[in-house]
Amino acid sequence: MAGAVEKKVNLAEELIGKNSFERPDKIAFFCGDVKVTYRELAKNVNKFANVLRTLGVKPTERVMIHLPDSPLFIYAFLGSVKCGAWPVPVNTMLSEGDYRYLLTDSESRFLVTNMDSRAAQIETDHHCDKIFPDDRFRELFSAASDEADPYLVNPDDIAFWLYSSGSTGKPKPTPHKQSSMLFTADNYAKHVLGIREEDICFSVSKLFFAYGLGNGLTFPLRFGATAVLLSDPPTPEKVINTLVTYRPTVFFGVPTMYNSLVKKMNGADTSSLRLCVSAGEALPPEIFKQWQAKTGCEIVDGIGSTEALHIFISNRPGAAKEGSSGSLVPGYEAKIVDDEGSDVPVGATGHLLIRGSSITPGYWNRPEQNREKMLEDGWFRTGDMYSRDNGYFIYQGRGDDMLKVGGIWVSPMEIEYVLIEHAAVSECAVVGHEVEGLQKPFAYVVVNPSHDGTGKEKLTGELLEFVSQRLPKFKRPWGIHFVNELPKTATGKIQRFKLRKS
Ligand code: 3UK
Repeated sequence: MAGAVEKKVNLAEELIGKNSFERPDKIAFFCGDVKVTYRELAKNVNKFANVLRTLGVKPTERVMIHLPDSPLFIYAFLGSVKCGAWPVPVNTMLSEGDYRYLLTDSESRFLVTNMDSRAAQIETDHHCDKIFPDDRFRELFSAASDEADPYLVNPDDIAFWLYSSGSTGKPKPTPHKQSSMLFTADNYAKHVLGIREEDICFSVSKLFFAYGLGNGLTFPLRFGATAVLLSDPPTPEKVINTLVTYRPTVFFGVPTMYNSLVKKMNGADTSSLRLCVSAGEALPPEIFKQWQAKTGCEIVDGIGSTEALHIFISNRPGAAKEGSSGSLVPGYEAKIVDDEGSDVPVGATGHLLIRGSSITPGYWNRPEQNREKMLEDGWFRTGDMYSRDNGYFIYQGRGDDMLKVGGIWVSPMEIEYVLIEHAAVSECAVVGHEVEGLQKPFAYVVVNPSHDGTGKEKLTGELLEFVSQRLPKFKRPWGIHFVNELPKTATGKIQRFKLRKS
């Protein structure tokens, strides 16, 4: 047969193998009082792989991971990869209904989670076993061998999944290749950020997000560096405390966090930082300026996505251009096109398409959404509007109604569907308004004529409470405007763009 035989690989082996020989005693992870050396990391990943094998896992079976950032998350993720199973990290802030959907959709064979998590409450059928860090697990884990043969596959074979909630509708299963993490590390982390062995990385974005997974796992391991993991929700106080205690050199944040931090830092010592990165949503120039004035460190803004695994357009350290997402990361190509798919003239705004080897081979089992987003010749439709100016890409907003709030997707429709359930609400629409340069959700509500006339202030409180009980906290509107009617097209479609301007 013609053609070269591809070298077989295993991503877990690629990320850990060399480190455990070259720097066994170096600390790979700090988490609270726990320190994990590269030797311990290698052993514990092997132990986790062996526990899974003992429990009967088979290659390509899904292992859902619902855990806070912690060494156990890392062992579960890389242990699954090591034995050829596909880890599926999921957002820890969702509702039981969401987890039910995710478990069914992924057909997960195992769910690794804490006893008190929301996913743990779900009755799974006989296809899915739960793994808790309980006595039974600890027994299996301590009895397991700390050596394990990697399950070897082709570099283009799948290694893990993430769920993308990038558009309206349910989250989409987004597989990634064995080679993709290494690609993001070697192109973005090395060539753009210059991550090196001496670095200590700290990411506000959790490991279950593609952004956090790169920042807190891929990059430190690829370069034999160290990562700090924060298990708790990242309140500004906890983040400042982590910066002061562990003195990271590279900090990965989102614009909302930078905005809170500049207000609450009060002279906290951030002198350890050599590099600050922002992604998730556009960074307002004002926050860039204030952070630089306070810390002396510029923020390197870049755009990435779950489908691309990490950042594909980025500013460069030392040359950050305010108000721009920067230029292409090596290894990626971009096109800006009109609705028909033709290139727009330089300076004009159009749909951003990207191409590069870390892009998902396609959503799992979603032919329709793949047709919409995965175009011919490997081009991926990001859903973002961009213009180009001398090689710099300028973000012009989303091509749909989706909002990024604190770097996390919020679907206006999801909030609207909840509000409309309330007896006082006849119709409603949710749009983003700027608060200090950042998008926050606001609801426009038409009150039911039959409503008893509760005062507006009281009704606002009631509606916000109503939403809070039904949706995660980050999806709560920042305010409610009562209106007599909503702007609509002739065909009755709500024109959210008109409300956006009001
Ligand atoms: C938006 C940005 C303007 C944009 C992500 C870094 O955010 C990440 O992934 P998601 O799948 O969302 C992707 C969408 O978010 N966006 C992200 N960064 C920026 N808009 N400026 C930015 N700097 O709409 C994009 O399509 O949640 C970020 C690394 C990995 C990621 N997955």
